[in-house]
Amino acid sequence: MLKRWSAAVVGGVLLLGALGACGGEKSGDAGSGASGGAKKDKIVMGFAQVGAESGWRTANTKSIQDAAAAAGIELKFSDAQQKQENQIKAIRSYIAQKVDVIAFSPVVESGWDTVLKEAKDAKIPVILTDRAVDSKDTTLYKTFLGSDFVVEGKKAGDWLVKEYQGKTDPVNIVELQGTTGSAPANDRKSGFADAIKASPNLKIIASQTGDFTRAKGKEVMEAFLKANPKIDVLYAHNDDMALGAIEAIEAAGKKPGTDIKIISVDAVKDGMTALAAGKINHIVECSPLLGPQLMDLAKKVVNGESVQPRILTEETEFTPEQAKAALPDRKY
Ligand code: GYE
Repeated sequence: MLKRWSAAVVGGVLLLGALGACGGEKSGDAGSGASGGAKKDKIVMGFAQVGAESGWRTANTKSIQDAAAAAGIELKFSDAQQKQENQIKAIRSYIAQKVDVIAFSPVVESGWDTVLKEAKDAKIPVILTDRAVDSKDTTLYKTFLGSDFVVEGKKAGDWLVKEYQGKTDPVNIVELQGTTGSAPANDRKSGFADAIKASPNLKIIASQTGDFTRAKGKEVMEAFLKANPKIDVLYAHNDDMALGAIEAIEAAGKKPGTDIKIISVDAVKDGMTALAAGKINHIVECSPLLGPQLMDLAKKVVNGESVQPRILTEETEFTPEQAKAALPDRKY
């Protein structure tokens, strides 16, 4: 059975041993989590990543790998290629390997109770990073580290409301949603809808998933442009989809940022570059640099210390001018 998992997981999973790790030197009972006694001298973390769908994700993966190496934590890393079944397989393999702590960024919100219960029964603490699960039983994980996506959606909507303040002409908005069923897609959609609901002239005329990727963002924007002669605004749930959409808009002979205003979320380098060039009008930041905080939390939960159940990331927003100023020092 174990072999089967490994074989099935191989396509999407990359296992990385820590640099110079001495796997045999773990103190105590591997996988026992909080043991109350001596501190563990070598922590092994299993991390089940969503995939490599966006610039944000690449930066997030690097942050986690760098922070693990810096903290002396041995990292077993898997890439689920945006498939929940792969993430579940990876988590089960971490349970079988008796890692000390499991961290993961759930691709979608639902359907985690069974595997989280398996981790709990094996006494392996779980940390959610970046995205939430909708499990009612919050004892299935120790903490959730990441952004408030509803607030991000609201910031995007608030910007738009301000942009069109005092105007009553209809404004046709198209929306590129993130991965269907994911926390950031659900929450960025609802936060935005909430912010614009008091402005009846701001209307979402089409909304579809672009799966957080550039290719899908481009493809869906092409379809939007064909079906809708008048599009005034694009709201993209991440920079990558906005960047794909920009290609479609330019190919259709229109000027992104001018003929069609664009708002997106993330503020990765490529997005910020397009913002500085006036092709995107506004970006709401979502920080992928969760690695150092994650490693601190991992040490605490493995050693039985209590942690806050929800840890929020601090974030800002960028105008084109601010993007120009921030770009030279941008880390991702
Ligand atoms: O915004 C997007 C990525 O979960 C916050 O996932 C993350 C999102 C991010 O693919 O670019």
